[in-house]
Amino acid sequence: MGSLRTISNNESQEIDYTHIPRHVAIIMDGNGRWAKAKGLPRIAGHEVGMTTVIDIAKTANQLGIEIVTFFTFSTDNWKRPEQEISFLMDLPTEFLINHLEDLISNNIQIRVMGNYQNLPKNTLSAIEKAKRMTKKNTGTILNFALNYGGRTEIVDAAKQICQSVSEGKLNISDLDESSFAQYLETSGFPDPELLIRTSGELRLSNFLIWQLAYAELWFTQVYWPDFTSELFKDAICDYQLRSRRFGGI
Ligand code: V0D
Repeated sequence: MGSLRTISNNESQEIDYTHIPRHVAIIMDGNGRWAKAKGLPRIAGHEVGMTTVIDIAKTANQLGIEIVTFFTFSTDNWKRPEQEISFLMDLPTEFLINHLEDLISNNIQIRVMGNYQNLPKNTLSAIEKAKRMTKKNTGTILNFALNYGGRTEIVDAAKQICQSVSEGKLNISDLDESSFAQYLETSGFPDPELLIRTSGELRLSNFLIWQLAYAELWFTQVYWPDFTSELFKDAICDYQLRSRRFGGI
C-alpha cells in the first residue's frame, strides 16, 4: 500500500484508495501462446492462468473492487480442438477443488454468467456449490463469463423483453437504457469502468459489448500466465489518471 509506481506514460503515482473502480472486466488472453513460447502444451498455459486468476482475485479484494468479471470461455471458443475443449470444461471444477476454500476464507463471492447450463453435469454441480457456499460473503465478486457472447446476451434480453410485453408485464414506452440493462446478465452490477486485456490483442471480442460502452480500455503485451498483481495495480493507476484528466472525478 502507498507504493509509488511508474505507469505507461512514465508518470509516477500511487493508487488513490478513494477512487477505486467498482467493476473491472478482464480478457485473459495469451495462455496458449505463453505455453508455446516455453515449449509446453497449450493446456499448461491454462493451468498457470488459473493461478493468475487467484492472485488477481485476492488483490482486487484487498483494493476493495466490488466485481471482477473474467472472460473464461467465449461462445467462439468451441472452434478449438476437441481435446482442448474437454480440458477447458474441467477447469472450473479443478479451479474450485483447488481454491474454493481459500476464496471463502478471503470472503470472496463466486458468480457465473453465460450459457453454461449445458456444460458437463459435474462442472455444473461444482459451480452451483461454489455459488451457494460464497453467497453470503461480502468481499469481491468473481464473476466468470462462461460460454458467454455479448451479442447473444443482448438478443436474449430482447426476447425476454418481448415476452414481458406480450404478457402485459412491461409497457414499450417504459423501455429505456436502464430498464433494458435489467434484462442483461449483469443486472444489478454497475458497468465496468475498466477493461484489461492481456497478450497484445486490441479487440473486445464480443465481451460485455453493452456494458463496456464507456469503459477505459487497458492493454498489455504480457501473456495472462505472466500477468501480476503489480501490473493489475498499474492498470488501476492508469485508469485513475485517465478518469481524473477526462472524466473530472
Ligand atoms: C482458462 C485462464 C477459472 C483463462 C484461466 C471453462 C482460460 C483458466 C475458471 C472458472 C479457465 C470458471 C467458472 C467457475 C470457477 C472457475 C475457468 C474456464 C477456463 C473455461 F465457477 N479459470 N478458468 N473456466 N481458464
